[in-house]
Amino acid sequence: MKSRAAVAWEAGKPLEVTEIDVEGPKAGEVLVRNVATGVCHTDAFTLSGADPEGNFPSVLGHEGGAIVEEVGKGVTSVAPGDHVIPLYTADCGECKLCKSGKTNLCSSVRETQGKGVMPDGTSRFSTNGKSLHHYMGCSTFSEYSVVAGVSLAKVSKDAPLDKVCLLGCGVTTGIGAVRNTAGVEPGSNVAVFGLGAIGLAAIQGAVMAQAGRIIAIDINPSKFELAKQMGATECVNPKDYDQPIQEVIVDMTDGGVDYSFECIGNVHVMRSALECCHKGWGKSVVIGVAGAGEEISTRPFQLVTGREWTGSAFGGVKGRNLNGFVNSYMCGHIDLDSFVTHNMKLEQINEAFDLLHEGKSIRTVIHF
Ligand code: NAD
Ligand code: AHE
Ligand code: ZN
Repeated sequence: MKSRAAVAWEAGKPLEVTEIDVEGPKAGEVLVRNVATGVCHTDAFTLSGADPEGNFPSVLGHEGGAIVEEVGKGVTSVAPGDHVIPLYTADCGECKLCKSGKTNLCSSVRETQGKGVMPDGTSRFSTNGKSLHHYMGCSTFSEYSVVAGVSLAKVSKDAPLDKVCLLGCGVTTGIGAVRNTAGVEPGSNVAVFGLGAIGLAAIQGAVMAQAGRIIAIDINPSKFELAKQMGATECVNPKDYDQPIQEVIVDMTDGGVDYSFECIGNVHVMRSALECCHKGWGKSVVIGVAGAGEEISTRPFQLVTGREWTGSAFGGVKGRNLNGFVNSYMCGHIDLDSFVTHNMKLEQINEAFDLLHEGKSIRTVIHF
């Protein structure tokens, strides 16, 4: 079938909105119609060429809200007409990682996903006979996409797909990192570095966890208003200080915060986020994605003296639990609407990337 899609032909170049060919689903696969998709910083990261798993040409996008069109042989978890959120962290329930009960990372389709192909090693996308890669198992920048059956969360039909698409990545990641990865307790002090969708969602998660002080940090002060609306108790711009930001936070908090979250993808800030944690128990969670070849460093003494450094993918959330987040949105416990700063058509998708780079958007939702 034909589908409108935004194609990433090569790193660092704008996407081309064009018509592509989409093959029907093979066994274990599902054809979905994307109704809406968010544009996440990770899409921009991969398009930049910094992602070691970046494949070109490809159809990017991984924050979608979709409707099932057709299921391939053997798929019983969803049926045509079901509303779904594609998952870049699949949930097969049967692999070693799923069975461990210790992680949300599923290995069932991860290897082929990283190569930009379906589990059988081939692509369902092409244009003029040239094959296009899939992306993160989702490729939500195409009206029609084919995903593995294990990479879909069935969600309530009452939920607006142009809002709950943000639960396909950004908002779930931030809330989940606070709740699942860090386990923030009531009264604890939290620092959030980077106030895009991920950082703002981490603030929302911290409020839900009844954190005490929630310190929001960004070099773009235009982000502070929404951070306060989400529940930040203080906003700090590192550019206002001569000292390293970790020293500023340590001074503000009588020795450091209990939990910190890096929501930028900057390895130097990851170090600051660790080092602003309290001696003996402070825990820092890396959420931001850093480019190929980049590494983190700190004095091992930071760890010897009891700080913990960990990371979080999709907020540690299992895909099969995603409808719980959808229900929380529907009953007003999770705010998604405030994240949607812009709504656009697919044809405008490059503007959405520009706004993200300029720090002028939190999430642009693309409507097909
Ligand atoms: P975004 O671009 O909307 O937000 C990033 C924010 O960081 C911006 O407000 C920017 O001003 C701020 N910033 C930049 N440099 C800074 C610095 N030196 N100090 C303080 N603030 C700084 O991005 P986003 O969509 O919110 O994504 C954030 C990061 O999280 C990206 O790296 C993205 O790839 C990653 N991510 C990870 C996961 C995961 O599961 N681990 C999921 C989604 C996104
Ligand atoms: N492909 C990159 C890593 C990218 C990465 O870390 N992705 C995050 C999700 S970002 C969503 O916006 C993640 O969950 N990773 C776990 C996984 O299994 O991909 C690289 O460095 O190779
Ligand atoms: Zn994302």
